[in-house]
Formats: sequence, C-alpha cells, structure tokens
Amino acid sequence: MIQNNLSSLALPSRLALDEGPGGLPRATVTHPLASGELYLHGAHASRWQPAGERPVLWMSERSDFAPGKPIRGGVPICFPWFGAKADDPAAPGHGLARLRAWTLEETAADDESVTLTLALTLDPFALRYRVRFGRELSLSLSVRNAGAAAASFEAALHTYFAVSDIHRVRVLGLEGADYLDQLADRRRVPATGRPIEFTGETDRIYLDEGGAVTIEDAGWDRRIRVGKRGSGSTVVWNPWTAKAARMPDFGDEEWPGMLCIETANVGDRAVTLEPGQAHEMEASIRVNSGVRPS
Ligand code: TA6
Repeated sequence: MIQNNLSSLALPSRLALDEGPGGLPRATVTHPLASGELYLHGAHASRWQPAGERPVLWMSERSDFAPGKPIRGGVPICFPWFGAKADDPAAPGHGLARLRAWTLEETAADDESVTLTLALTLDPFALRYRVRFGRELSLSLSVRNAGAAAASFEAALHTYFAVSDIHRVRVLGLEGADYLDQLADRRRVPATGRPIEFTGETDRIYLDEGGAVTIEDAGWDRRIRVGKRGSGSTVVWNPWTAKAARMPDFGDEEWPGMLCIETANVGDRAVTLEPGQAHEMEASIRVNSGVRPS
C-alpha cells in the first residue's frame, strides 16, 4: 500500500509511483537524460542509467525486496552505524536507515534531472536525503541532531557499481591513502602509491582526503567517477567467491560483475554533532566513455 502522503504529492511528468517487488512503494524516473528507480524502503536508489550508457548501479538477481530486509545492490544507506553495532552484536548490520520506510517529501523535474527528497527520523537524528537522477547521479545525505545532547554517527552510501569483470577493473584516486583492512581486524596498511587491482576478496576502509575516485573498466571501455563532499572514508569491497557463496541474497556467480565504492564516514571519521548542528555528505557519480590504454 502506497503511503497516504504520496497521494497528495503533485508528481512531475517524468516520475511515476507504483508498488514494486514485495509490494514496496517505488518511484520510477523516465527522463531524456537518464532513467532510474528508488524504493521508499531505505530510500534505496536501485537503478540509474544515463542515456546511451549501460546501467551504472548493480543489483543482485537474488536480492530481497521485503520490509525489514536490506536490498542487495543499488545504494543502501548505512546509518547510524557501519558494519556490526559495537555494543550490540544482535543489531542489524549497517544500521537501521536502510530497513525503514522513508517519507517522500518533495519531487521536482527540469530539463536536466528529476530530484526526490526523502526524510526519516532516527532519534536523536533527523535525516533528509536528496537524490538527483540526470546525466549525473547526485546523492546527498543531511543529518541534523534534533536532540538535547551531543550525538555521534557513522554513515555510508554503500554504492554497488556494475562492472564488466572485476579482473579487468582498476580504481584510481586512493593511491595516497592508508586503509584499514577489514579482512585483518582493520589493521592499518600504509598507502601503496598504486591504483587498486583485484585478485581476491577485498574489503578496505580508505582514510582519504575527500578526492574523487575513478573506476576504470577496460571491459566496457568506460570510467565511472565518484566525486564526494563531507566524507573522510571510502570503502572498497568485492566479496569474491567464498563470501558471495555465504550470502543468500547474492548469487554465487555474481561477484565478478560488481564493485562497491562507498562514500562514508566510519571509524575514527565518525561525525559528532552538537544539538541543532547538521552535517551533509554527498556523492556525485558520472560515467565517461573510454579508458586510458591499460
Ligand atoms: O562495505 C563492506 C561490508 O562491510 C562488507 O564487509 C560486507 O559485509 C558488505 O559490507 C555487505 O554488508 P551487508 O550487511 O549488506 O551484507
């Protein structure tokens, strides 16, 4: 059942609302410059395809679409913690925001894009999330401390990108950043000075200085640029064979076709807000054809 407030929204012509798999309310964008899809469940952008390009976001064929379950692919929002909750191992991984029904507050469309603005309250935080579908995909998460005391949070836009073959992909832009290796108890590893290439399960929290990261995909002859603001960590993840096989909502053979580049603030880059203070984190994603000869 689509939430009541939706019926009162005047939708621009390039945006439609229906019920997707699992009966989840879904907004579908059809614009000359791009098409896209977003579920109110988790404010989850699940598809973005600029005109003339292959789809940019990856989605597992095995994903769940059900209340209380995360969607496997697209852009899950991890908030107010990343990974396991430090003081409660029984708490859902990556927090609560991706499991909640967000309210669609505003929509807008122009010659460049279609923009959706969604809201969620997770005490003491008030969240607003603006998603702009156009030649670029812009995702902006604003968090305000609506409580009476200082409060801290971790956040990540856990973006799943579609790639031709992880073996033919390099990641540029993190050569100068140390990383915490999630496969070795978050041991700190010094910057390598080289682009990232993939030969096995990779799960790293890069402590970066906020520059853009580029996925160079030689198989599809394209580059995906992920720019960002208000983020001090970038998580890079591919589960490879064994971990993919352990995830029921992830096809065993799907791992070569995806790569997560996550715009985040996690660990010692978590954010602390005084009462009334706000913080914004934004990812801006763009596709360019052609890669430098490898
Ligand atoms: O961001 C990488 C990661 O923390 C991996 O360790 C893996 O667990 C992934 O997130 C997916 O987590 P999820 O809870 O969505 O299965």
